[in-house]
Amino acid sequence: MTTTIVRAACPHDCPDTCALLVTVEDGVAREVKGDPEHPTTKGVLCTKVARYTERTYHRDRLQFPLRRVGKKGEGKFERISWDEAISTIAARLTAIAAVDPQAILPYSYAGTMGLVQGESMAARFFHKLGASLLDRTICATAGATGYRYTIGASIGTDIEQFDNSKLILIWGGNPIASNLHFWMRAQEAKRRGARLIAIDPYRSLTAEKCHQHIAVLPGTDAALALGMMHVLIAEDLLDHDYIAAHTLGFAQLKARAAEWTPERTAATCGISVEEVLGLAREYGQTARRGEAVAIRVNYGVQRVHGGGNAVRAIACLPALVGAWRHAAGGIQLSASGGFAKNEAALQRADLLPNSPRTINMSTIGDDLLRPASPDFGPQIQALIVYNANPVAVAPESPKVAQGFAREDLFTVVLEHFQTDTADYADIVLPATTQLEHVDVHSAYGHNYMLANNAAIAPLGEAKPNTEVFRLLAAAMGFDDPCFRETDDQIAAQAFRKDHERTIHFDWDALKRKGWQKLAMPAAPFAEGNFPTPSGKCEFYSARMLEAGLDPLPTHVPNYESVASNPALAAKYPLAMISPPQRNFLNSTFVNVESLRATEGEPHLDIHPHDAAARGVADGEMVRIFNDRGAFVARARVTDKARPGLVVGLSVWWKKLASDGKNANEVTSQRLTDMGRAPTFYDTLVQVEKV
Ligand SMILES: Nc1nc2c(c(=O)[nH]1)N[C@H]1C(S)=C(S)[C@@H](COP(=O)(O)OP(=O)(O)OC[C@H]3O[C@@H](n4cnc5c(=O)[nH]c(N)nc54)[C@H](O)[C@@H]3O)O[C@H]1N2
Ligand SMILES: Nc1nc2c(c(=O)[nH]1)N[C@H]1C(S)=C(S)[C@@H](COP(=O)(O)OP(=O)(O)OC[C@H]3O[C@@H](n4cnc5c(=O)[nH]c(N)nc54)[C@H](O)[C@@H]3O)O[C@H]1N2
Ligand code: SF4
Ligand SMILES: [Mo]
Repeated sequence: MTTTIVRAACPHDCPDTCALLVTVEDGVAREVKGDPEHPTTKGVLCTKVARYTERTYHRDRLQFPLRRVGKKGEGKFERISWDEAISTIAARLTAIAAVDPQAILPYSYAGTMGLVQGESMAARFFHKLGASLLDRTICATAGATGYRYTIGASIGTDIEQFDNSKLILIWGGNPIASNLHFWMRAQEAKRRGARLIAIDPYRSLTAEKCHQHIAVLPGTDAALALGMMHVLIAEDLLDHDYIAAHTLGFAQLKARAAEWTPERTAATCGISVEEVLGLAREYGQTARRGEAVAIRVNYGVQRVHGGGNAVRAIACLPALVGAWRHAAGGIQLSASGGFAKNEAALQRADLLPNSPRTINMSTIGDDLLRPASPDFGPQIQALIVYNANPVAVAPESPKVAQGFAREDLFTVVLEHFQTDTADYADIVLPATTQLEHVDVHSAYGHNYMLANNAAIAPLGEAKPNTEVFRLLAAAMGFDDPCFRETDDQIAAQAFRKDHERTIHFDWDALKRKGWQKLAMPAAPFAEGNFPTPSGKCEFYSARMLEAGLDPLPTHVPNYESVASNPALAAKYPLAMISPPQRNFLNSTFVNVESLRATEGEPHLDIHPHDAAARGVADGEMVRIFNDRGAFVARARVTDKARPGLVVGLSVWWKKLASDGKNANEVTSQRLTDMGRAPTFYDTLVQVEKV
């Protein structure tokens, strides 16, 4: 028997991007472990990826190309050859492109975060074709935009520094589920005497383990941050030198914060005046003592109407108290901006023959149902889906499913499994998993580049995404040499060698070692040098004014809440959020039996008062509904959900739920204040006993 250990990287949409060691015996992957030497992985994996072989060798893995024989959505398919699959797709795309290539839309997200199996060969192919561009907004663009206006780029406190923080605000994040290796750092900080405070409408697994939990109403975080500023300014808990040297617009911000008295803040956020005062004082006084105060803000705050402003307001706090002076102080939303990716080489936007329109992935439901018009352009006639499961994860699912069910729409899905989306495909193509292909990774929760070596041969006839687009390019006569590059050649171009942070990137060395840190300073903004136009932390943003936005951080109320929309709340009085389950990764892993068994079935957490008012007892089935749709779940009567809030942990495969539906039946396609992102957590519903 030959046993080898292969260095790999976790491909999933998780900030932690773990370094993996795959044990391979005679060509079979036996075990996937965390690399003990990698400084953030530290030999630890989450339960999902610790069982990666179970997913890889799952009996339902797609191994052959398939053609649909039943109705769309029904899930009946027959096996065809790769030759037939590629020629069918090429013929259909060629015919559509002859009239208008913009009628073709790629639809992809972060099923794999790899720079090769994500947007490299695929992007080249769609660019050359002149297909519609896709605005990839479904997760993070609201917060990223708010952060960029304020700090300048997605750069913040290095995760490896958090051990030394003395106060950590975990704001709109549930790291025990979604950012485990940050939680390990927060635990270490706690052992060294740090205080942890969770700010979350729900008593999540994480909130339960923090010293304090402040249960704000969904979508009120900008108000809380402005209220904190009010107290910091009123009680002079400021770092005046840092503000003078490294910020822009303090006088205007001071005037804005003056409007947010502790009383108004508390009423808006649904918390007590003492909580507002206590939080601001603890933050300001800890910093005043010269200790490191850090904020881990996460994406939970920005899935509401005012999501961009929420992150922006929170991102102003560290500069006010001079927290950036410490390597262990400041704020982190995402580390992705540290990586100097070579997108020009990977994606070849220079191949575009035209300036195609852009379709927002977050409104795919409406857009699939839209006819041709001068505003919109051609109707969408072909959809190529890879690394994504929109029928389960996109908002307002009834519309999404209706769009995918269009008989005249030609849909191709590249997948590992027969997902809710694959059920609507005309052609399904079997994709390789991370153990079967080569890739290179950046991360959004740490500062390491990682290599993924292929550990095993592809299962059945599965092919990497890149190979599918290579074959399609050849079939459609695209002869640019970039369409013949191997995955290794693509990976070798992933990072810029003319950039100081990635100048030392060397693909061959990375493959051997597994990981390599970016050249980043430990305390990125200790001396200012923010990557904004002014070089300062911009409390006041001229760019926002130009974009027609409020130049100062502001509280934008939810579209749907009791306070902002009382007429709607009269019918649908409960706010619903649907953040991720610990044992799923978005909709990935829901079909892995052992992980699904841990989560059981779709649940709805509801406060005892709200349950009693509806005659709902713990364990009973309830129907959750609004004007957009309805789904059922088993009620868990618990004060983890604050009064007025219901929580349906997600994202379930619709077809694995008893009613064939999930929480996205009731979410809306309305967009955030900036970044054109979805508002999953800005949803009012009513609940009734089934
Ligand atoms: N196990 C697991 N890990 C994951 C994922 C997964 O599905 N499962 N998904 C991955 C992906 S794609 C992402 S984007 C991240 C997401 O992970 P996070 O960035 O942590 O964001 P969410 O899980 O959306 O929400 C985190 C917390 O925010 C709370 N929240 C909801 N609305 C509000 C609000 O208005 N204000 C505040 N303060 N809090 C609010 C929720 O109750 C939840 O506990 O995790 C990644 N990691
Ligand atoms: N209600 C509600 N909805 C949500 C969210 C929520 O919190 N609540 N979260 C939102 C967020 S933050 C996000 S990021 C989106 C996530 O939405 P998606 O990015 O669509 O993520 P997944 O649902 O995990 O689906 C990814 C799919 O890619 C496939 N895949 C993985 N690797 C490969 C590969 O190499 N090749 C191919 N061809 N396929 C591959 C997987 O099998 C999986 O089916 O969902 C959003 N939807
Ligand atoms: S999903 Fe996240 S925590 Fe789990 S192995 Fe992958 S990167 Fe690590
Ligand atoms: Mo996400």
